[in-house]
Amino acid sequence: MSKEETPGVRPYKSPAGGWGALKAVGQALVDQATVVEGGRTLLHANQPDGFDCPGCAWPDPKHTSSFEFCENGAKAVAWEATSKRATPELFAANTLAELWTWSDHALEDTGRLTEPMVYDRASDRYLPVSWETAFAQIGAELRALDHPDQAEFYASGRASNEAAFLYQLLGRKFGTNNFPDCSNMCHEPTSVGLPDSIGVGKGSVTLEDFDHADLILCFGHNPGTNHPRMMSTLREASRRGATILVFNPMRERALERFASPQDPVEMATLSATPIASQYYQPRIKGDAALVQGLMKALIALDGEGADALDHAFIAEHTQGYEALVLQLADLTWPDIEARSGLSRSQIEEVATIYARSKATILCYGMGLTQHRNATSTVQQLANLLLLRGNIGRPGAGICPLRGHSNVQGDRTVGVWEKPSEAFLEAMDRVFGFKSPRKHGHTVVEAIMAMERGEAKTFIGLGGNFAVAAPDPARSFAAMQKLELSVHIATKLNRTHLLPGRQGFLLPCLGRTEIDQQASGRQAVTVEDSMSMVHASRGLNPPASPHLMSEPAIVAGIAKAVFGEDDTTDWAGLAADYDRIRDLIEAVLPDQFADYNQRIRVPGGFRLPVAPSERVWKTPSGRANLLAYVEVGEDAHAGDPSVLLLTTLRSHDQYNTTIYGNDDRYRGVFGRRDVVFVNPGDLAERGLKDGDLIDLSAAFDPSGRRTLRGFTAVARDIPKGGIAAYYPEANGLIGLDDHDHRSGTPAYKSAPVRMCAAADLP
Ligand SMILES: Nc1nc2c(c(=O)[nH]1)N[C@H]1C(S)=C(S)[C@@H](COP(=O)(O)OP(=O)(O)OC[C@H]3O[C@@H](n4cnc5c(=O)[nH]c(N)nc54)[C@H](O)[C@@H]3O)O[C@H]1N2
Ligand SMILES: Nc1nc2c(c(=O)[nH]1)N[C@H]1C(S)=C(S)[C@@H](COP(=O)(O)OP(=O)(O)OC[C@H]3O[C@@H](n4cnc5c(=O)[nH]c(N)nc54)[C@H](O)[C@@H]3O)O[C@H]1N2
Ligand SMILES: [Mo]
Repeated sequence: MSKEETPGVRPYKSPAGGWGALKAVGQALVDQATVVEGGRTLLHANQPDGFDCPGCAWPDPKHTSSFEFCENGAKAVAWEATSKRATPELFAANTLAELWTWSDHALEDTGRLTEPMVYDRASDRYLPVSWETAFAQIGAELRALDHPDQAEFYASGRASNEAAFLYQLLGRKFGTNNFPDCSNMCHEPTSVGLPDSIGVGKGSVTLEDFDHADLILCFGHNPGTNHPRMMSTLREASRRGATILVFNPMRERALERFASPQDPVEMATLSATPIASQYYQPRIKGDAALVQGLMKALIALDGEGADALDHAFIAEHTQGYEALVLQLADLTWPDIEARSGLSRSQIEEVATIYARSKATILCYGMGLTQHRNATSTVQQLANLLLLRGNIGRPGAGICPLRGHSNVQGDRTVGVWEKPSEAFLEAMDRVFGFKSPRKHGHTVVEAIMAMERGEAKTFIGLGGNFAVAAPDPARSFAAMQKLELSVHIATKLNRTHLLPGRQGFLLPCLGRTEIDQQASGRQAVTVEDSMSMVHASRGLNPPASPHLMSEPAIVAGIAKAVFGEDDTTDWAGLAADYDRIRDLIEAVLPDQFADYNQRIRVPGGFRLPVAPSERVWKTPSGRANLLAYVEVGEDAHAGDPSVLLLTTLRSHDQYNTTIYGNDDRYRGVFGRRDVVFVNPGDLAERGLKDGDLIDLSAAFDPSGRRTLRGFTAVARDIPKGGIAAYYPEANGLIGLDDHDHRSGTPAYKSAPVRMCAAADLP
């Protein structure tokens, strides 16, 4: 074992994947006591007759063939298929005040929720309640609101298309577009930025394109942890000689080298496949300048006769080229270098590689989207591809790495606070009511409406709303001002401990479980990052006989709100999901024609993605090369005492769900209270590796927003930036500090100050 100077921190020398991954899966199954069931369950993840892995939204060719190993998918499955139960006895034994003192890990580790519960303020406890009573009381509260916009219908991205469609039907029929969803904290800059660029807010590539790309550019995503099945794609690309360039301020092991647990040679010889051909470490939030620099260098190369631009494509398919060129001409290299943190020669080197590539894919994740300027940055990524005609042909395209396994599908079927007029007209036509036209709240706007007392009811279809959001000082308090909070959930989390005047906790089936309804066993459908839609069928017995499915719970609430005589046959829809799919098809016939037939084919089908066919659904019918708009300049830019904090996922967590306290690839074990810092930034503050430090949010001069007693870990990260784990660090992120075009919080560039622990007042 290597020397450990800071307890729990030691170098991890192995490649990502490999034996470490196999061992971790075994441990996850044991910890959740799922040894037999879980192991069997795993073999059905992403199989033609099995369930869609709840882990991530990376597509899986194996929906038609054999098992593909994925450590973090296995953890997600084991976590859901656990034998632990959070029963009424747990809630009888603990007040909410007592549960509040438990860690996020301990709360979820109580296991699966088993019965519907209602909050009792007198005893500060959740008590069992019947489904009928719960629905009736929720329905009565909703009906009693003065205005439908006083309700917020939040959705996390695991809900199936069927559950999500019914949910938006419930909300719109009720009269509001208040559908804040996890996408507002995640890929909203993609959903907002790409339609202006290429006409659609989705990626343009298919999995097959990765077999034909010469060059893959990876910006701000960590697939070894968050999209592990992508590693086999990257590994295959690397082995056939494609160039992979990584842009990430942190050196992530899986992007350096990876050993496939499915490759007997790599496993036996402890060898690995290199992933990045070159690894560039831009500054935190340096990507916009970096991409502008790349375009500037590309244009210069073209001017030198290098054939670096696809002029024919630019002329035929785009507009805005001249304005973009003018903007780039005005930029100076010293400015680009200062803002990006990379040198002119590094940027020119990348531009040269890019100019030579015949087909390029550009992938990006949260490292790009969770900044004040993210929408505009995403548009620069699209520009970079368009300049060489890299959208809409084999081996090329844009590939946003989506978050939750069905976050993209939820959007497709209408969970959107800014629905298009076409979608609303179709809803009106199919359902015979007038959908509200006023756009609804994003997550940040919903919290602000709750603070002002304007939003009174919160319904959450999954998720951990208050903990995932920025600034708990505001988001927690906002939850407690509600008149009614309803959480549809599989497991207990901190947001559930913040009930409004009335509070309900409604337990639902998970993906892995058999969903038996009046017409028989049901399948649901989901859409992955590459617009593939396919069926998912659970195979485990439900965690408790009292669970209901998400569509059935939504239908139950709807029946209570609209009454038994409602024109929508809610009970009938919940009894047979084919009927829900027929309605989705009726509303979105261009996308879901023959929905029920096509999901019965193993592997499912791909939704039409216009840019893949070089069809641009923009007002001009062309793709737009868009100039960069500098929005939300950093309030503390130029202040040397201020560092930009980026917040990361560890290898042992799923968003706010903390499976364990290790972050193996980053060499952190048994703890999460660490901050990764450049040694120079430590030295300037008289600090060193292993010191206890305090962080404080620069936006709050009162010093109340702090993170105290964390341990500094010296790391190879560009100066001026530091990194800590989400959600521990969310207290340092301002609710007002978000990309104003998309509403996405600046989770990856929060201005903070750092000092020795206890130096803070
Ligand atoms: N096991 C597991 N799987 C998951 C999740 C999970 O928590 N656990 N979450 C799911 C969800 S909802 C999502 S959205 C995705 C998230 O997947 P990712 O997008 O991979 O998520 P993060 O870990 O937040 O950050 C990714 C990377 O961004 C880098 N980064 C930080 N700041 C910057 C920057 O300014 N510029 C650049 N270029 N890079 C930067 C970080 O170093 C990190 O490597 O994964 C999904 N899948
Ligand atoms: N600082 C910081 N904050 C961030 C981020 C960041 O990178 N940094 N990332 C943001 C991103 S990308 C996202 S997507 C959000 C995530 O925000 P959310 O989606 O709201 O959060 P999760 O942690 O995924 O939600 C976990 C809970 O979902 C419930 N759950 C799990 N499975 C199911 C199911 O099948 N059905 C139902 N009904 N409930 C289920 C469980 O009760 C579990 O406790 O967080 C955001 N917050
Ligand atoms: Mo996400």
